[in-house]
Amino acid sequence: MKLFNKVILGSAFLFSSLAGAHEFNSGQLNIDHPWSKQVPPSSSVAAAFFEITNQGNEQDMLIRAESPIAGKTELHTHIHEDGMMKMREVKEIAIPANGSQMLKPGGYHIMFFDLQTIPELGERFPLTLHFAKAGRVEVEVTVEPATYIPEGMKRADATHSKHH
Ligand SMILES: [Cu+2]
Repeated sequence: MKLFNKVILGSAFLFSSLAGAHEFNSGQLNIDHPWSKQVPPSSSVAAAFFEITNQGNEQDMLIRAESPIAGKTELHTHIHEDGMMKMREVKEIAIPANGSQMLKPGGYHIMFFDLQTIPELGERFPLTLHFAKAGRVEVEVTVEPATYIPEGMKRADATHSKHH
């Protein structure tokens, strides 16, 4: 039975690798390709990022997150203060009605402290998201190389550079 499970998991992983991106849906929310940057084995912290699209006519809020990989999980943002980039915990991350919110390096992110296991490159780990309206959503975070840039960020950068 154990072997059987392994084979199933193995082929599921292969299939999703070929497909590239992965996404999760709950009600009006779509969570696209949750990912994490590979961290060194000695690291005690890690972060997760993804794009949330809200197809509903009402704003929703990401209010809490948790993962078995971490002793503590917080919602964070980056702010510029005294010429430095600093991380700050936030109470909530808004997902506008008929809009989207991008969690990305240098911006909003999910922060893991007190790592219980170091997620390895190519692995996936569970992450539970709690939304004010959509409730609890279970996703899987893919561990990407440190150099990884998500499609959504490339798109945003391309749009941004047009303004200059
Ligand atoms: Cu952080």
